[in-house]
Amino acid sequence: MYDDAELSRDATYFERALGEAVLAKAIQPAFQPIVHLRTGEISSFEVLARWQHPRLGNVNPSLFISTAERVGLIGELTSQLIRSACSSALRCGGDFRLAINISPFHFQQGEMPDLFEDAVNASGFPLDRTQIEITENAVIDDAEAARATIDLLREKGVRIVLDDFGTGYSSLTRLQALPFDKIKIDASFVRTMCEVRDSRKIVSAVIGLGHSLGMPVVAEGVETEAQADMLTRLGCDLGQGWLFGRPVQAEAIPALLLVRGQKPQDTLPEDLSINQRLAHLEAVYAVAPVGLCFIDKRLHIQQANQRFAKILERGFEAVVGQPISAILPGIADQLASESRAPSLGRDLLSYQLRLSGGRGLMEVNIAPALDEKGEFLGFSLALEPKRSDMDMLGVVQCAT
Ligand code: G
Ligand code: G
Ligand code: MN
Repeated sequence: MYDDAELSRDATYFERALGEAVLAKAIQPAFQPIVHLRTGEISSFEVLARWQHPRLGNVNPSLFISTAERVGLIGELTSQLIRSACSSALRCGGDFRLAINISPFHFQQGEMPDLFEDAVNASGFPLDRTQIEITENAVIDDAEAARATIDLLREKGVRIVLDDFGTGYSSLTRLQALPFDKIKIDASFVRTMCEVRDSRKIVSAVIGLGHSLGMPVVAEGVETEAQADMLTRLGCDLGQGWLFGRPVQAEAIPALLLVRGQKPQDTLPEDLSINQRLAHLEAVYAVAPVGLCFIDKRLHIQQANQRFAKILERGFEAVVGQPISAILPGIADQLASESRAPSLGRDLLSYQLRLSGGRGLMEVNIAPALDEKGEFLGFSLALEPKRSDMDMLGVVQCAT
């Protein structure tokens, strides 16, 4: 019914229409379920603004949100959406959370936390059942101020979710410094993760990152069973997307709760299975400049990166699944005695190996791998060509 070019030509018409829509409270919330990937139970609903205009049709939220920011209507529009969404949600019963998007510009305004709290309170919906979704852009300009806002909201029980993660420019330092409750992997990575290895690596790395910082991870834009399966295998906690449900009107919420069940509590990341660890290891270190492998308790190589095989001048298939004694015989005995009585508190075991055939000196670092409960799982091994042959201490001759 309209295109963006037409709208920019007719910006005044659009701004006036938006002003009228805000006045008439014509922009209304839709609700999209966010589910626990393992069980399908509903954790929360994301509130998505919907504007159906008689001449413009369905207007894209990105367009009217940015216009609302520009013309100073974002505060009023957001408050309206919150009041409407919270009152409808309250009538649905249940104890799911509501996730509300706050635009970066709005987030940075000092009055936002009060406006947010007032709007939620006006509906009678409990503040501690709300969460705010913000993108990296909201915290990039002034990290101190962002921190203060986040702390203030969290003290009131509001959860903070980092939205669209992977598309912005925030450094890991910033992510670590801000107390987010969850991170959401951007849909663009999820969409291509089954076909594009790089997307899969990013998805896996973000899950690992979130978990290592103690945060559950949400994947958005999940459209297929294959994506959901892969995400579950990678240990992702929550999912959102057409596979689990499109955005719906509030009236449809009770039936969804009935069919799927609900579980508002987050399960904090715990106990990764060994396969999840390996998937992370593989994804994150696929391009690492060192050879890496994981050796299980039976002293077989469970997983390795390409570099590991390359350093040993073997095919990948000729490495994975093999006993370590067939690959690096020089250290097999040490590992065998170590695995019988793993010295779990101990630091890395370091060896230097000279590979046969003039392939030079290698530095080998081995660490016992433990699960969260301290149970011994095997060893991770890093293999790196040594630059200098000067340090010959403790060289083990190793014929491979
Ligand atoms: O609703 P989708 O269906 O098309 O939304 C497009 C974009 O607009 C998404 O990035 C979404 O986060 C954003 N969006 C939707 N509703 C709101 C809202 O109420 N406030 C803000 N700030 N962004 C919203
Ligand atoms: O940026 P944000 O996460 O807030 O964006 C949510 C947007 O993603 C909304 O526009 C919503 O309509 C859209 N969306 C939700 N699930 C899916 C999905 O499975 N596929 C696609 N293509 N879009 C989705
Ligand atoms: Mn969002």
